[in-house]
Amino acid sequence: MTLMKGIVAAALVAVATPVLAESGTEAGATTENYKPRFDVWYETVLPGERLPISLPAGHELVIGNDVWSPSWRAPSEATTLPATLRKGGQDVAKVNIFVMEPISNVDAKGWLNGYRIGKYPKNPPEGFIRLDGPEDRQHDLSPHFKLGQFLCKQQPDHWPKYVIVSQNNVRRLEALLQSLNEDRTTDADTFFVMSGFRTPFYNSAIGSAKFSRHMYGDAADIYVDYKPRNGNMDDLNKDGKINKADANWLYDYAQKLYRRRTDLPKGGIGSYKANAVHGPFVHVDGRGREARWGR
Ligand SMILES: [Ca+2]
Ligand SMILES: [Ca+2]
Repeated sequence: MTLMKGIVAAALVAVATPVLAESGTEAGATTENYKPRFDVWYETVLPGERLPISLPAGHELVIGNDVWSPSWRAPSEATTLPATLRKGGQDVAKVNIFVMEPISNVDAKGWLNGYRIGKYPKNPPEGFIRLDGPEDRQHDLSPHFKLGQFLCKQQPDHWPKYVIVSQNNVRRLEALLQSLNEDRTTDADTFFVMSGFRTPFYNSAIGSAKFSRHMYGDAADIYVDYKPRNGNMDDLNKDGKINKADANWLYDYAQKLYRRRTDLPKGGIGSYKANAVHGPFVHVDGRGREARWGR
């Protein structure tokens, strides 16, 4: 799907009616008349749990070989179930349903099937999306973001890997990308995500903030890398140079956009200059209150 078609479709779907609770599995909260946020979307559920939704009249959710009903329960093992929301025989949305590996499977030393999670200093998540091999990186989260973009940089050759990506994180990134495209700043079809999820082990190893939102999949360090696609930030402020001013330009743009988008939870924005190992980038997160730095 082209970016603009995706955006138009996404905008149509995003005018939405209530959606599933962001955690996907919040006890007690059933989402009436479920609609995905975008025409490509995802949900998470723990093994053996129900999806707390009801479907609008005339819709069906086809999950693998099953048709969803209120008594549907996720399988007992972590896996990915591609699902299609249909109305009157037409596909309305593609939804990946990630059956998570529960955090209770992490052993006493902080390992999960050979992948080092570490220990959460507080508020451990309920589980992790599991990737069994490199091909699982291609699973779609939304029209312009894939699961593999958010992986922690540790243990590159080890599988399975585990990741958390919050729906609000993806919504923030989609909103920013869509707005930049509408404003003709870029034709980029995604952001380069320099850092998405970090396990507590990795977060601690790189000396990051103790309660970093990266550990909850609710933060992303990003830049626009489209013209040229060379692993570095593009010249967003069009001054012929690639430097901190381009990160600042994206920071200012994100700040204005997120102030308007009151439907997105408040969060942090930070601007960073290049160093020996990376170019300029911007951090965005959903910590629940405004935080600003680096500008
Ligand atoms: Ca570039
Ligand atoms: Ca520039």
